Amino acid sequence: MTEFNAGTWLLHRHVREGNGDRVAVRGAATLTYAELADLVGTVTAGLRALGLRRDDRVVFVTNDDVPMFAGILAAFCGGFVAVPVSTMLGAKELGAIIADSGAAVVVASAGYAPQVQEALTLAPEVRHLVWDGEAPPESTSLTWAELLKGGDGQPREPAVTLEDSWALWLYTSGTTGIPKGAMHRHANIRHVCQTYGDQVLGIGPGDVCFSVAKLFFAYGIGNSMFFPLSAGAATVLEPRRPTPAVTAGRMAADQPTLFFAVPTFYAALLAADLPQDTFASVRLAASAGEALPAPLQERFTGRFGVEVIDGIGSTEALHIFLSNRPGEVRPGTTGVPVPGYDIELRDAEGARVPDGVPGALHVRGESIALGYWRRTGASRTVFAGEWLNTGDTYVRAPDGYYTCLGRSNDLLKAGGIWVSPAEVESRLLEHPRVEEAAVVGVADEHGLDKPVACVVTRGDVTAEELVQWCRDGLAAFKRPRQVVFLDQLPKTATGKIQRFKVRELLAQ
Ligand code: 3SK
Repeated sequence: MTEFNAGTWLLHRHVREGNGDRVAVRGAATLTYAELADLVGTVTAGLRALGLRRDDRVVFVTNDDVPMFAGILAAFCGGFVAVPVSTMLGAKELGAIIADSGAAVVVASAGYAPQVQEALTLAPEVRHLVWDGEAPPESTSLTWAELLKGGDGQPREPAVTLEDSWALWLYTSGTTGIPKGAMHRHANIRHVCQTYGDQVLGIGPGDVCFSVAKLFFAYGIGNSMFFPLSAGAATVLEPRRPTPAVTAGRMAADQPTLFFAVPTFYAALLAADLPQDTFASVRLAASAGEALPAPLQERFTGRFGVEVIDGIGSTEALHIFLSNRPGEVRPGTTGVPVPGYDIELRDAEGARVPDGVPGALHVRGESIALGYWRRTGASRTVFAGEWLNTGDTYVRAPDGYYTCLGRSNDLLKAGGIWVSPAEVESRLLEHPRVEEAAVVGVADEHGLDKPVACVVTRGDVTAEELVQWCRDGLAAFKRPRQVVFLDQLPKTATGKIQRFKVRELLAQ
């Protein structure tokens, strides 16, 4: 068993090597590596003062800002488990995740107070709530400043952890049930840095990273924390909701050299009226989350003069394991395996398929999660020995390039985030006027899937009312972008809705 702490490796290593005066964080605030290490020591001490013990979970419902960044690193350093959670979730789903994680402490940005306070009624094990920002008046919780002060007299030094100790749990959605917590070790974090970070991005100390994908995503935490810190580079933190205008402002102010986004955001950037030199400082852009359609990639490069490398990763693999390479981009493909990962395409019986034949994408590598927390059944299906079954169908060309053909199940992605059709359908079915519902992904004008609902209704109800109904009951990104009214839905003899036929109907 080898000692290793991801927090020390990402942060204190640079200070020890005499690089403490390099800038680590920009954007929301500027901090050198030495200043960040000092703050992380203070937060570690503050968490210890709350009585946290080894492997206790700390949930973050926070905007990308210094408290979140330092808090996650402090969790690693303290030997606790950081659990960054999506800020886009409603109270019910948030509460279910917090309760499932068994978290002892929740750190939340004050702007999310309504959903966090309601969520905590479902998670009685939480002992402390720390507000980043102005705390709601009725709250008996701590402020960020009180957390920092409370650690006076506590040890600030990193704990001794092992390569195999838990560091990070990331929740990911499935077709049914509440999201599952993929459990990552300290060593997984080092592996993604030494593979995609070093060998695909070629990241170095002179780089400045800016990720539109937030820190609570596996994609975002790799882009904004793991890769830049592993290389002694700088990261740009942007707490606001990402829009093309916010992005353009950050580009002008911080001059990033590496830019990360999802295909839907690349489409939004192209649709916005941004100056041609907006991305002039960027040496390489990366895309993941869903397949980047070739025309979108070509238009972005044509308009802004920046190469975009498309790749695919997963929350269970922690980051990207299949990717195009700078200078060797093949638009419309997901590229070739990242060094440090093996890829296999398999048929329904588990046998490898030859080139040109679609198969289920499996990946093996040192950053694969240990399993899902308290989900033995799902873990046994998805984690097959050393291999991870990603649930995507791919095909490999004889020259070794892989192309995505879609999901092997009914899950779809909207803006790079998983959406379970079953969850949206069940919300629609709660509406008194909806008799039947089927939700499928339909490609928009950029070739990016968006959720579309087909419904059979009784009585009068408009598409706008149903979309609002979904907005009220679900995270907004899960709402259907279009509602189609049908007399009946295509079904099997046993009454199961045939989603592939619904897709065919919509394609006509
Ligand atoms: O969806 C992806 O492609 C992805 C990439 C990096 C990390 C996590 C994910 C889900």
